[in-house]
Amino acid sequence: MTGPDDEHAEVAAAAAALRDARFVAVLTGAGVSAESGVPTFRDALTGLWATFDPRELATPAAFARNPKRVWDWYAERRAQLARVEPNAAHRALVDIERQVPRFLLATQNVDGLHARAGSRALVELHGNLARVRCSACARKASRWDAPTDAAPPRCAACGAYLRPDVVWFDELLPAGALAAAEDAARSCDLMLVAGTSAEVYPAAGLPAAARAAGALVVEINVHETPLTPHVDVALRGPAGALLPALVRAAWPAAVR
Ligand code: BV8
Ligand code: ZN
Repeated sequence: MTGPDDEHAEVAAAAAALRDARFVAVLTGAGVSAESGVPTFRDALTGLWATFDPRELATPAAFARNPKRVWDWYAERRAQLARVEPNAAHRALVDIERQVPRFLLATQNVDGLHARAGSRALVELHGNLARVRCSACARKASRWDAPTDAAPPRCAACGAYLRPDVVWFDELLPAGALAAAEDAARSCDLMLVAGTSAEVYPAAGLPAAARAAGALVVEINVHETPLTPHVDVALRGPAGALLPALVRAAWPAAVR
């Protein structure tokens, strides 16, 4: 168990690598939005949807079986987004992007908070909750009629049900986003992995690809994960505190 002094030394080591890095790649998960009040997938099992496992709802089969229930789950999560703001973790990642020569942030989150915080070199591996598309012709819908009690709203062009523009389990990730994230993993000299349980693939394979290509991998999480034994530095604590601490230690003069 590391004590506070070891923790301080580990932050200092990670900050030194961050300051000297030429290309920083970042992988984030629901933990970086937790301090904004967005439930993580683990927490989602305790909230309104405690009776459903997200992995049961975030699938094409669930949508085929009960499209209205899946539509409502996403509508509830979309409504939650109107009430949340980016937190210090999102802002610290924007600071890092502005300080280093090359940067790419690959997020598994669909909450749009990285873009709202100002991240630019960003790929959304699992789509975005705010976007809605047709389940048949894939046409994006910017507005739609209120759903009936029994069914989601329908596509204006072809009449099929609308669905959230996110990647469900057993669906392919957007090819461009995944390729960009894989390229960054292979080219970066430092990868930060923040707020993810590191269980969902192919995103969870990115830190191993970075390590295999010689990058230093730093994990930031409140708990241990399956990735922890395979990283160079494991910082235990909330991303909203540790990421700003890394930025302050790496660039004392530059902090906003
Ligand atoms: C695919 C969008 C090809 C929807 C999501 C067996 C082995 C390996 C892989 C598989 C397998 N069986 C099936 C697969 C493939 C499957 C997969 O990986 N399954 C897992 C469960 C084993 N993957 C897929 O299906 C992917 N597609 O493989 O395509 C294919 C094609 C056809 C047929 C077959 C295969 C698609 C995966 C994408 C699914 N969509 N999201 C939506 O949001 O509703 S996944 C969703 O769950 C998230 O996007 C995220 O990726 C994942 C949850 O992970 P986290 O973000 O990490 O969140 P979680 O709550 O789990 O953890 C939070 C972490 O934060 C914790 O560690 C916690 O300690 C920490 N934390 C909390 N607070 C803080 C904090 N840390 C720091 N600070 C804090 N304050
Ligand atoms: Zn359509």
